[in-house]
Amino acid sequence: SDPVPVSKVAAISQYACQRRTTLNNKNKIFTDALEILAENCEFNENERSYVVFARATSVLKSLPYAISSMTMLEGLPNMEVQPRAIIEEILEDGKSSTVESLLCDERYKATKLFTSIFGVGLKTADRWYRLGFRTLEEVQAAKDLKFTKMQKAGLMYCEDISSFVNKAEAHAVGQIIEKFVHKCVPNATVTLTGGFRRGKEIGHDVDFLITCPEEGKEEGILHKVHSLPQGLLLYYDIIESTMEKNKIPSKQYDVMDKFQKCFMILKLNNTLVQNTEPERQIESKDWKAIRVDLVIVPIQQYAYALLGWSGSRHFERDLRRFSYHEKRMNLDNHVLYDKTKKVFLTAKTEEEIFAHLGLEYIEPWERNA
Ligand code: DCP
Ligand code: MG
Repeated sequence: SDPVPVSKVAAISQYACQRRTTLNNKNKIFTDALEILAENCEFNENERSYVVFARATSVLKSLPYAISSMTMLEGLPNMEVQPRAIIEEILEDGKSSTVESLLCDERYKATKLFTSIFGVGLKTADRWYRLGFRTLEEVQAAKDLKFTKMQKAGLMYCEDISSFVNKAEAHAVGQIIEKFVHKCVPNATVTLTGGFRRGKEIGHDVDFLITCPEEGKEEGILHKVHSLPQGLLLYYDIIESTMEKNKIPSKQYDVMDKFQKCFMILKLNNTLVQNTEPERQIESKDWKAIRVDLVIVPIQQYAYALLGWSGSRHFERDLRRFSYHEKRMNLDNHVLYDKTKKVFLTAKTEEEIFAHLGLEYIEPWERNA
């Protein structure tokens, strides 16, 4: 007989920030399918449907048991008609025909391929698609296409970048970054964030936050990146800070933050990576291009930046939604603003931010929502 669903024991919250979601996903067969549909909604800029698929996916990821019948969905939040239909298809056939046909769809395939290139967003992907391009070879051979500096680098290293970064590589990159940062400011700290902080084995890039105990000292660091060892820096782009003091965060959920940052591509030598299989070293070149993001954060905003950059994207989205709708507070990667008391709430740690929001603390590895 089926185990008693947890939903019958204690209600599962509609908010990802009130659930513990580890990487031990018992419903991968459903969430893989639903994520493809959510992604396609993003490609079509269909925000409403994106949210419907993303929320259902996230609830399923948090369950400590596998769904094996439609009745097990009873009492679960965020299970709208569209995701339910997909789950039902999979329960009956082991796969979803909707997803199968989407995976063969020309536009979906091209958009997925093009947006996987560093520097290529939906606009560019759509333009290339409408020009009739379907493969990267066609794009690269095109006579009168203009590429940004970022796209040129993205295309040049697309094989390495699309092959994912593993933990050992992320660790090796971390050591390079730390060495560089400490040469600039000896007591600055470098923290690995993003998916790797959540315990993921692979990622599409490596994300680091950099801060200094004395405010202001962090400001010059990025402008010294060219002093990284010769040949290491394959590409970089520094985005200057657009910080405004005492700015009340907007209610938008997906806003980019205002920190100074550097998007780069590093040339990682295989000998710096522990446990690289010897075959891989012999078979081709002895280095790999890796996407790295560095974010410079003033110490007062560090806890908010850390929470914001640790993800997952859906966890972040629901944190902001929860703050806004349940607490009348606006949260972003810099501050938390209490609209009732009309005050900014300061925090030194992530724990303090959860406490401000009246939330139980959720560890980074439980934020894989
Ligand atoms: N982030 C966000 N909103 C965005 C972009 C990023 O909230 N529009 C946050 C959540 C992400 C984190 O920043 O987890 C890092 O962004 P990445 O795109 O690098 O995502 P991950 O590190 O989680 O995944 P990946 O393994 O693909 O790098
Ligand atoms: Mg990342």
